[in-house]
Amino acid sequence: MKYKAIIFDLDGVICYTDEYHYLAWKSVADSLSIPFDREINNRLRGVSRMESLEIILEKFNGTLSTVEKEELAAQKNELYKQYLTKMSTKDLSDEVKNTLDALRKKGLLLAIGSSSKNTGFILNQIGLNGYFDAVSDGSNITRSKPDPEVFLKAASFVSVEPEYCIVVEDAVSGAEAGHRAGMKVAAVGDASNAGAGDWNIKNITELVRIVEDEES
Ligand code: B16
Ligand code: MG
Repeated sequence: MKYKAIIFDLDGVICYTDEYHYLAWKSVADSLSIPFDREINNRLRGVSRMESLEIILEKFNGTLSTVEKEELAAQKNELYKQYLTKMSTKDLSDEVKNTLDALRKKGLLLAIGSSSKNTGFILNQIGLNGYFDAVSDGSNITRSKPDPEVFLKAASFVSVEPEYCIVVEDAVSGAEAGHRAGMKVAAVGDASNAGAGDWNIKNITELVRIVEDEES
């Protein structure tokens, strides 16, 4: 088989927490009377917590100290985590789980490459704690997507060279990160609509066909 590992982004690929990100950031923005809508929220996909705050503060009249910014980010995260407690195994679709199982059955290593520092908590909520061969997330990186660090670390955790990895991403910044890591990218959602992947797919189940087509 040509490919040896598939590295999945979490939010927007394995499960959907973007509405919770939106509601938590909206609450923080409202408290500062900063205009914030779903279009701005879309720009936060795959972007780290502090960088997300900087994007929101583009429309803030005034200046904030580093400590104040850290407090706002912490406030957002507390609200976000409260929403995450509502998640359960029902938030893992059959399509995603069956695709993961089918890929594993074919002998592929499966990893997570997410910007989120809440990755472990979310995987636990949806019943995938301990499922992946490796997890690279916001707690082991210093640079956010589109920097390739998170995917390069994931590949090194499963001991697979980048050229044998496929990244699955919903964010354009994440697709760029995958390419910069020297990997092929299967884009879904926003990234697929933007044509940012080597394969721009409508449904994650198409991954099985992609790896089968590439078998040699
Ligand atoms: P946290 P992904 C990303 O997850 C989200 O898309 C992005 O909106 C969020 O700001 C980022 O994680 C950091 O999340 O605040 O939980 O550390 O798409 O890379 O799985
Ligand atoms: Mg994502």
